[in-house]
Amino acid sequence: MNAFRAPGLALLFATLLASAVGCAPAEEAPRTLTLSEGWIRLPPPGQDRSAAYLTLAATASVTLVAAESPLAQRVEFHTMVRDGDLMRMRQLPEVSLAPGETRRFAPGGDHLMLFGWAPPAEARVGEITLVDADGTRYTVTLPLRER
Ligand SMILES: [Cu+2]
Repeated sequence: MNAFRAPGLALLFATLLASAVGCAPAEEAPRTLTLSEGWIRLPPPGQDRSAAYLTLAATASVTLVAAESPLAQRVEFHTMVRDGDLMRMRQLPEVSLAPGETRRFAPGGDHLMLFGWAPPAEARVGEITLVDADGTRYTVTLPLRER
């Protein structure tokens, strides 16, 4: 009797496992962009501009066309370009990543520029939302730090 039962249970278990794996993509939409390792600069008192930094990792093509934050009135993608002896900020109209590409926004290079800095009182974290050309919104909550 055990000889009949054991294969039956094994088959049942295998079927359950297969259906659980099969269900996974439907339950959780595939993420094409992961936002990590980020922080938002806490500007000195009176300063109404700030910047946010993070790492973007794409599993599919992504073209980011807008950025938003409840901490600021306007958010722009910026990069740094050399102008003689100076490094100047320049706005990027969009940020594109190829499948598998990782792009780091860090001090001295690409960054998210926050204009009209107006965080809620005592805020220690803030949301940054990046908007794909297809309308997908990617939101991450980042800590506020001085550096
Ligand atoms: Cu900037």
